[in-house]
Amino acid sequence: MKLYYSPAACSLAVHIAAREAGIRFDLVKVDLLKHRLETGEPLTSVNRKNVVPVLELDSGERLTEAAVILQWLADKAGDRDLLPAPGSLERVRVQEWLNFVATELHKSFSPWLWHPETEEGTKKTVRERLAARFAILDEELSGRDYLTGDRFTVADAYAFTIVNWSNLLNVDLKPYANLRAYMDRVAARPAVRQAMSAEGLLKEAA
Ligand SMILES: N[C@@H](CCC(=O)N[C@@H](CS)C(=O)NCC(=O)O)C(=O)O
Repeated sequence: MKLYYSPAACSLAVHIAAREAGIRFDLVKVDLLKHRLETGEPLTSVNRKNVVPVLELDSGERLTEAAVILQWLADKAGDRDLLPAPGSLERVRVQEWLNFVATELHKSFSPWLWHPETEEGTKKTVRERLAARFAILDEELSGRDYLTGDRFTVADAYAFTIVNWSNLLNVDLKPYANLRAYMDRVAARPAVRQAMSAEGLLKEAA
């Protein structure tokens, strides 16, 4: 299996989930400024949508859309902590969070805050909307280790990856003590550290 990724992009969620699930894969780095693979080929050669993540299966088939790849990986590994059994309400709760992260968080940050050409007024509105959503996360995380309870799921891999952009884009997390504690908790997981290290996102001790 091959994961086409760009450091700290939403592909990090898939990277984390694959490590959590113990799935073996190779990494192919993508330059998102140039939309090129490390081999120099255009990103469109593996995904006509011109975005990461892309998961290439051993059969050569390719999967796109982070929230869907995450579910596929958890099912493939049969890891019912990462994603509960089909038909269960617990699974729908994880999917509820996946959809929230995809539509309310991911697609607020990206493209609006990531793109330098976004007008200041738009950025301000986006920041206000994100603050309202972070307040929801913060409340939901009161007394809970992870989004759906005491188990880390694929929704946590996705939420962590996207909320982590706050550090890169100066979005203030100070008002959200539960959310900050959650980010630290997820960051300390061995699989998360391994994924971040492999993407060059950790300051390693010399
Ligand atoms: N709908 C896609 C969106 C993926 C996406 O936005 N990827 C970003 C990185 S986080 C990207 O590749 N952006 C490059 C671009 O928009 O040019 C998904 O949910 O996986």
